[in-house]
Amino acid sequence: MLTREQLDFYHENGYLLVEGLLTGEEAASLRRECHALADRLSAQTNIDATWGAARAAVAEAKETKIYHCHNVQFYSAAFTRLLVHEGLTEAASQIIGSPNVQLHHTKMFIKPPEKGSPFPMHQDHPYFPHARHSMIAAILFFDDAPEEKGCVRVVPGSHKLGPLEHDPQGGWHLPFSQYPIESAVACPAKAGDALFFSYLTIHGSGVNVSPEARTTLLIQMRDPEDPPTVKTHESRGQGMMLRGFDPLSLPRGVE
Ligand SMILES: O=C(O)CCC(=O)C(=O)O
Repeated sequence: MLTREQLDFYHENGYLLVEGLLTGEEAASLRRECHALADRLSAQTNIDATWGAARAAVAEAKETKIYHCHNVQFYSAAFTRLLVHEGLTEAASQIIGSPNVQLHHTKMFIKPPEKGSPFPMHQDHPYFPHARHSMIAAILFFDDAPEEKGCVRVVPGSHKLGPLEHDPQGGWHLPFSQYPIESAVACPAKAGDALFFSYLTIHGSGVNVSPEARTTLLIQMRDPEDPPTVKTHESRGQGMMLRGFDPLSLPRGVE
């Protein structure tokens, strides 16, 4: 259960770090799942997801990598169980302000040691705009993410600016000179913490220059009564209910 102070902080700043949402054992076990999945996938294909814009914006990002997988719940049941974690969905429900929480998609990111790719500053809104802007992300940290690991950075209060114009070249991003990554507020986290933020909150992250990988899962969620305004970024599993029910769902065959 989030406190009134935590919810007030979220509404004022557009983000909230919830400490210890997962136990140390849960985080360690999910970390192993992520690395095993990355090993299985990278034996067959290139899973680097570094934005072209990251290489253009950050001098150290010439040779960096970030290992990635979308919708990890289709690869391992441990992630399916995580999606309905009581503490996660309760916090999401309180932040969204609805008893009903619907999945949009999930993304695993592993920033490898010493050369983990950055993310230029952006809102998530241009990727999947919705009518009422209920969309939030929860980044779950499976190992510690101090600043030197390229922790997430945010611009507090930027969710109040509404949707901003983004450059779609090499990943949707904001002008580098106006929003340098290093000028945003660092959100260092510990294994087991969860960082919640609105899809309107400007965020990004720096290079992992530490000797350890940074391992996270981003879960994007919305109020099921908040429709997309553009038919885009659809994926398998989208629409799965994580908490409550979908008031707009129709009987089979009527859809
Ligand atoms: O994991 C990170 O460092 C940031 C991820 C991000 O900005 C995104 O996926 O939109």
